[in-house]
Amino acid sequence: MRENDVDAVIVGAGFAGLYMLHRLRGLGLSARVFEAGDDVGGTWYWNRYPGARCDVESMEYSFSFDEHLQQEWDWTERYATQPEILRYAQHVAERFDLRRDITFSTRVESAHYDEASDRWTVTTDGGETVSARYCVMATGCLSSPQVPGIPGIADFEGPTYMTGLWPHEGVDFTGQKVAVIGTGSSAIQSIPLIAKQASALTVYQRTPNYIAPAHNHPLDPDYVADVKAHYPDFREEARDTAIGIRLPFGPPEQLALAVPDAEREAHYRKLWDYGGLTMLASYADIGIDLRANETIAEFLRARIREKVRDPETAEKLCPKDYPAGAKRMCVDIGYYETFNLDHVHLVDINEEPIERLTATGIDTATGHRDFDAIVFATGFDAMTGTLGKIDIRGRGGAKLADKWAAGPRAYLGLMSAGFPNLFLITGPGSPSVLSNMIVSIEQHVGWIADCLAAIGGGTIEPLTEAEDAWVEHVNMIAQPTIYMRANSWYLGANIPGKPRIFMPYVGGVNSYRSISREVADKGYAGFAVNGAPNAEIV
Ligand code: NA7
Repeated sequence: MRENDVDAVIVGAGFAGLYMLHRLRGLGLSARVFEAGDDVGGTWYWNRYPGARCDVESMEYSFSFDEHLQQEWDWTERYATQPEILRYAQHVAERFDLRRDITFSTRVESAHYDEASDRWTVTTDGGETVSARYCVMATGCLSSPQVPGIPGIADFEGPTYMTGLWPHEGVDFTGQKVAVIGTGSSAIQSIPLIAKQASALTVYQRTPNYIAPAHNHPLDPDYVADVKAHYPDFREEARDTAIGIRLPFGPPEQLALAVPDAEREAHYRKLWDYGGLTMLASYADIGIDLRANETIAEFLRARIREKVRDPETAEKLCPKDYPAGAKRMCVDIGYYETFNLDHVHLVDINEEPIERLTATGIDTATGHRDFDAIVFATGFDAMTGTLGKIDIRGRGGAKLADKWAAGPRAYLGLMSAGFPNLFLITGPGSPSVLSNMIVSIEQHVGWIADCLAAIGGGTIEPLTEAEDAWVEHVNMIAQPTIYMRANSWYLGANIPGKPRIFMPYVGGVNSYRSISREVADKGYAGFAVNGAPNAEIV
């Protein structure tokens, strides 16, 4: 029989929930974790589509909090596959004996704060009601897959798949005519593998992406040994960057427009040959100056034109309407080369809009194509989607969904005024999706654990003025950046009707860490602890 009266409820058993549970236990607090999946892993539990991998290198996309853990685990490839990352999450759960406090296959439906008792009442779809002093939302940023609003979607008689909800038994597309809708990271990873099985593959593209090569390879044991010999320094280097990922050529200091063309081209070539997300960390003005950005955008387009033989297809694959990096850059293994195969076809839906799905396939403005199966690689209701599905009510019964109707409001992305003792891990207003998620998760979990230790079982809640100032700051610093110049999920632009607000904090994980540390050091500036407001604004 599990406890229904605990110190904390944690929602989600991905990396954030697992580490939070471990830290709460370290504080001597009791906790219950509820997880919708039937195992740990979060993102890496659900996203089992072919080719699913992390776009952060495996030696960096892992926990640093336990020296034994980081020494004993061996990654096999530069970029880990989904099954390997899932095994790692399972290893973490077993190593720290976490499963005994996790209730699987159970969704949290509501979390209501009771002012009289200063406790949260959490209910689940399994019919349980749990009372807790603290409630931690470890619900992930990309955990609500989006079904596109294409007419006739229910009419298609063949199987349909969503990359973010892939069947556990896998899918065999051998000999089938397959459609993939969407060309984000999930599509870019899965298309080369689907093409290997399918007899015909048609890719429906709304917006092409900027892509850097993975140059994936098995990890060299000497490299691994070397990293492990200096793991704490290696981790610290990552934490000190804006994106929580080590920059192989150091932080960008020069301006793209200030260097001669040949030197700039050579620098881009060096980053391209290295591969991965750090491609964009090339020059200091790439993220703010459109002319500077165009130099890297054009470099990336030139690589597409080199790789894709058919010039018309190459042009369709070239992003032209938005700056490089304004949507999350993708990292590929053989994506462009796939379009050189005779049985793979690209449809630009701006030229040939999808009109509807029918019983046998897809109708576009120019005709009909038959398919045996359709894959929706259409993304997520990012950052707020999953929280929005939980009935969260704070002081006076106020709903978080109502408070956030015009856009999310959270101080430091960690807590929202009017919702005492409710913590968000990697919430909107924190660097989260602009960073190595594990670095951000460790920082947030650490901050929350330190906070709970400091307040000694008490109550903490942000002040509205501090929250307003932070939300304004998050917005203000995003305005001059290239991030405002694309219809990205960072802005909620992929979800019809979602307010267009830039949700993550662009200031970088390094500055964010200093700010949140200073807030704590100043006695939780901008928060009320046990009812006593600390109005200092950091
Ligand atoms: P993304 O990056 O949101 O990609 C979704 C793709 O689906 C993208 O190309 C969308 O086009 C497209 N899309 C979405 N809705 C439609 C409709 N209705 N019609 C046609 N095309 C559509 O999600 P992913 O799962 O690929 O990646 C998410 C993150 O996971 C990724 O950034 C990494 O961090 C890992 P759009 O660009 O919106 O025009």
